[in-house]
Amino acid sequence: MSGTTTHCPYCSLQCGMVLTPGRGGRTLEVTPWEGHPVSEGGLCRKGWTAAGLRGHRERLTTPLLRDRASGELRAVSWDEALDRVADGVRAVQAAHGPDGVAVFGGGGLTNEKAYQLGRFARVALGTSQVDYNGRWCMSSAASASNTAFGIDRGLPFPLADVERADVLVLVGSNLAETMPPAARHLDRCRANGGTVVVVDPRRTATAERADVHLQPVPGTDLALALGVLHEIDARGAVDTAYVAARTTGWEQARAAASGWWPERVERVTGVAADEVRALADLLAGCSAGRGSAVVLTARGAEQHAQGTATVLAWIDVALALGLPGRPHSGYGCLTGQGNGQGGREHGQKADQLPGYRMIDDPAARAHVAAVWGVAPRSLPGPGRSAYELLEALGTDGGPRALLVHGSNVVVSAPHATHVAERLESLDLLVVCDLVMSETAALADVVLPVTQWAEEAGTMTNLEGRVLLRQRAVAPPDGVRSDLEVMAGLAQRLDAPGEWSTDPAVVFAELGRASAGGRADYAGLSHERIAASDGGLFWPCPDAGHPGTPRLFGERFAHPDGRARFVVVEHRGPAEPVDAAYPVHLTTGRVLAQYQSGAQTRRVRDLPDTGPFVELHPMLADRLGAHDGEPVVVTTRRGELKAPARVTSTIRPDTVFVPFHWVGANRLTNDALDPASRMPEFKVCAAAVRA
Ligand SMILES: Nc1nc2c(c(=O)[nH]1)N[C@H]1C(S)=C(S)[C@@H](COP(=O)(O)OP(=O)(O)OC[C@H]3O[C@@H](n4cnc5c(=O)[nH]c(N)nc54)[C@H](O)[C@@H]3O)O[C@H]1N2
Ligand SMILES: Nc1nc2c(c(=O)[nH]1)N[C@H]1C(S)=C(S)[C@@H](COP(=O)(O)OP(=O)(O)OC[C@H]3O[C@@H](n4cnc5c(=O)[nH]c(N)nc54)[C@H](O)[C@@H]3O)O[C@H]1N2
Ligand code: SF4
Ligand SMILES: [Mo]
Repeated sequence: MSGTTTHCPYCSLQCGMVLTPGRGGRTLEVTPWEGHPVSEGGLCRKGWTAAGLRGHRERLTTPLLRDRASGELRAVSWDEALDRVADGVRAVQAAHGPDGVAVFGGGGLTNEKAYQLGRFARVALGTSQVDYNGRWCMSSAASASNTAFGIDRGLPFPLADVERADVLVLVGSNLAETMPPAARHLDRCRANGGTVVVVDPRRTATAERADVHLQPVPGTDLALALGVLHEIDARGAVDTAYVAARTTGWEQARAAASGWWPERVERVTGVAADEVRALADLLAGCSAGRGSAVVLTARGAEQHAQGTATVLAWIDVALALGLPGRPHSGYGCLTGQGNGQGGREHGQKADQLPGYRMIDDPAARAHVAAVWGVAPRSLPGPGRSAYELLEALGTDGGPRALLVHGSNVVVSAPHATHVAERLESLDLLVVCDLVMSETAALADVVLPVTQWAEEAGTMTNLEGRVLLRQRAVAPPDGVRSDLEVMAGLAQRLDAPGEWSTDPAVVFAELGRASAGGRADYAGLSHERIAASDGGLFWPCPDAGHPGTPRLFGERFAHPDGRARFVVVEHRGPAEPVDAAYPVHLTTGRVLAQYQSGAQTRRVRDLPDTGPFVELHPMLADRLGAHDGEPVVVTTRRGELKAPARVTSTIRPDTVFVPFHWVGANRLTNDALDPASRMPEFKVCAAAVRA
């Protein structure tokens, strides 16, 4: 194979690709990596066009500093920019203490960068105030998995295992648009005789590929899961031997579900009682190893103020059937960002240290401090979660300076107008990015960084498979990697220890820091991953260990080896619809755009439609709205005017707006899940007018 093998810069499927530089390295040809174990030679449109930012005229290639007099950003040298950041950091620290400076990371960063960012925050800045955009991604599934299983790895089995499931239930995933090459697993599952069920308020491209589509009111999946559990129990289909041998808490969970008969579920969810019974029948047939079944959740089920409880309710269903740990069976979360999994394991999260260790655990602090060559007591404690951090910026007792690596919060945070106000109130905002994102445009200092093809690093995909990103081309002149930015600042701030800019060296240190932790990478190295057949699964505690594709076969990760049933209660959305705001608003993605759109809106070959409002013909009739003509969506937080897309694929009581453009998040609710601190992106009350 000529060219360099690597993986896509975007989503957590991490499709394999081969990059071949053209004329003098200015252009870059993307071809699929044939025979890659995850993507099998597949790529979606975003992957095919990923090189569109190479040599793009909007690519940042020089540091920029906001001129105090004119208020404009002007080009400066790296030394001047980094000096300014270090001076600003010291000034804020002197006036407000170490927690006056905050750091915001991203799930798109490599493991090396995510690890180094957590270390940089704790050791170079001494701040507890570090968190990242993964809080808005799969944190509810993470907190549920930790509670139920004692460990959080998105999928505890390779994705291809679902092809052999007799029943595959997708709750709130539109994988045909969000991970298109993975949709082949649904087709193969059906071809093998399996039944695919999709739960989504919209009849999506994914629902079109399923056998069964349940279309609940947004924010009611928890009630649906309780109803299914109740019906499985009523059929006597609970795997009592498994429940007795491998779990605790069943009787309490059973009692909590007992009030959820199908007609009550129908009243709350809008899913017909017979459809609830039919799903219970399907799943009951797979109980106790009589068949195989997989339940997968994604953001539709998770991005709610009750997201953790909702995932726990589906895990209760899976445990009652005896699925986790059985072949081609279990519960899994489809993570989202390229390194959504690894990004949450190595310390950029407010409550964590590398290896998925908890920052308030004395043994964890001692281990990591030893690797970092600092005293355990010098490490700060837990900080604020992502949204709480942004909300505290510039307030009394909140941070006065913020360094952003890999997130465009002005577009992607809930209640985004409020977040922009908080950013503008800072003494110092530093943004590292490839392009002038909406967030970078507010910064005092903008630092231009390398992108995926220009650097090496590892990414951990949705299966917990650690993959290697190899450097295919040299970065443009004037651009540095995030590791180089951190090293330059650490040196200026007199931080103790070595601050390597070599990803392989940083990864080796990450391995030592993670050793013995839940996400143990100690046995992995760049060389070993390069020599493997498309990556290795963690935990991988030593160099002779083959990695762990499947978890839970023998035991769960709690000290007693048992999984936990958890009692959950349906409360519904934080902001219910009412007379003034009678419509449910939900938000999400379209195939051709990625996240805040900072990257994909600039790729010429991807359609940049701007936001739109998907609504049902019955609602459109009532409002006098017409396809293609503007409608106005209002919530208690803001307003968006965008063209209507009239379609019968959505519930008549619900509208959908994609969040890839400024707008959707002016509307969304910042109510947070109490355990995961996930904002309720997926439902709030709205009014719509033509
Ligand atoms: N094209 C594209 N692909 C992506 C991304 C992207 O931005 N663009 N981002 C990546 C990332 S970071 C992530 S996290 C994943 C997300 O992947 P998904 O979770 O598949 O994507 P979403 O569109 O956010 O939400 C999925 C579905 O949830 C439905 N939904 C809304 N409310 C509810 C509800 O209350 N209950 C249920 N059951 N469903 C509901 C929506 O109608 C939507 O179809 O995608 C990854 N892949
Ligand atoms: N309404 C609504 N809002 C949502 C969601 C939703 O479903 N609905 N989904 C949420 C979810 S799941 C997610 S994951 C978030 C994502 O939202 P964001 O955190 O805004 O994600 P991106 O748009 O990927 O932003 C990444 C930024 O980092 C830059 N970048 C890329 N690579 C690097 C790098 O290596 N280093 C540095 N320094 N910068 C880099 C990119 O150019 C881009 O500006 O949005 C959340 N917001
Ligand atoms: S599915 Fe995800 S990883 Fe694969 S090409 Fe598309 S964006 Fe890239
Ligand atoms: Mo995400």
